[in-house]
Amino acid sequence: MQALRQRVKADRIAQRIEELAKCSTTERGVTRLSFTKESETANGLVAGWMREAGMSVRRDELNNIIGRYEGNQPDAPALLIGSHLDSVIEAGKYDGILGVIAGIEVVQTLFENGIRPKHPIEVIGFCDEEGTRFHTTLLGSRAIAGDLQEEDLQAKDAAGITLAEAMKEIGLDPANYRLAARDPKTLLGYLELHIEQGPVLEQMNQACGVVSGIAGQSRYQFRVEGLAGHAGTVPVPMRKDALVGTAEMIQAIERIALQYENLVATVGKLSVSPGASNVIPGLVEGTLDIRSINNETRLAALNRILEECKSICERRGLACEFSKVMESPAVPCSSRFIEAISSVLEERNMKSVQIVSGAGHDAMAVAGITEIGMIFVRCKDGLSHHPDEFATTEDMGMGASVLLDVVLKLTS
Ligand code: HGY
Ligand code: MN
Ligand code: MN
Repeated sequence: MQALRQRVKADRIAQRIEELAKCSTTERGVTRLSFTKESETANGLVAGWMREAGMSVRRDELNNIIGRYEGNQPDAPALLIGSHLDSVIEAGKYDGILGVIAGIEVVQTLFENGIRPKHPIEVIGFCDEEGTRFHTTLLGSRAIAGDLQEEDLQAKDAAGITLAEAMKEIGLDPANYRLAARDPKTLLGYLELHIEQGPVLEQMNQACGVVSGIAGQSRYQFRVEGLAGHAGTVPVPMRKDALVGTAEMIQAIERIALQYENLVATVGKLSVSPGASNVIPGLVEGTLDIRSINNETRLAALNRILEECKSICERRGLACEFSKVMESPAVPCSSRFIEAISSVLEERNMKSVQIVSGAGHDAMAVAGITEIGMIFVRCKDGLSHHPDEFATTEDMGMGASVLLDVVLKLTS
């Protein structure tokens, strides 16, 4: 008789991921923003698969899709398994999605083999982790953690639509957002399986690894204001060129980041106004993203970067303003969960490679109300947030079967 772990259906995982990837506004890669037609279609597919897996399904007040598989002690605290269903722009197929589909696969394997652990299991497809649409990350998981603030509902997308308006458009009442919060006493913990989005597992020739902690993040928006003018008539020394000033800032950001171990800094978005080839740029708006597993390092680098940018702008006669979008301290994973995942890997004669996640995850928010654990799955070249993001069916199946063993260890 095949061991239970061998009855995980890797092909079913791969096929469902392909199907979800079609819910996209772009041909190139996957672009699926929250509270849109595409995300609603994806939610419908996920809800159907959850039902097929023997779960009851509900949509919570923030449009998180939640499947529940009862244990044989219904009032026992539930184990949550989740990740996000939204994407960045022209993303890959696996970021976030794999964690939800693998969670469904774990429950479906239990259901199809008539196994009911003691604790109930819930699989959650979070509505908006990336923050691509409203520039506020972890919306669904912060709601569940009881961390969402009234002002988050007023965050606007590029078309000026607020989160509250977008929620209403799909039949949700934004006034109920607090009802999504879960009572920590009803939770056993939270597990998230995710592609590594980095090169370590591939370099170590391992299909899966265990996450030791998630890097802290500081995300800012900035404006650099100079003086627009005629590109043909204003002598260069007399200009207040916002784009040249920003370019010097970006060089300084890279120079400072290179001086720290375990720190990354990125200017990922830049808009130039008025944006005509024969007009000196008068205004540049952009984003700054700084991360480190060490909070002191991140904050020290952030302060140096803000100071340096300020002095560059002063010297150039530019006005510069940074506003915080989000700040999250580094989050350690629970030692109990690290131990559970490591022992499952070692029982399979796999190395239990411990990795710090430079990428943020919904687990960061859920850590506020329950213990968290994360399993990483190898991805090709460590590439992510890119259409060529790729994980093999075999590795995804291995990830789901490791998740299954960890779930059984924690819930039986
Ligand atoms: O940006 C991140 O780290 C994640 O992909 N949201
Ligand atoms: Mn991502
Ligand atoms: Mn992700």
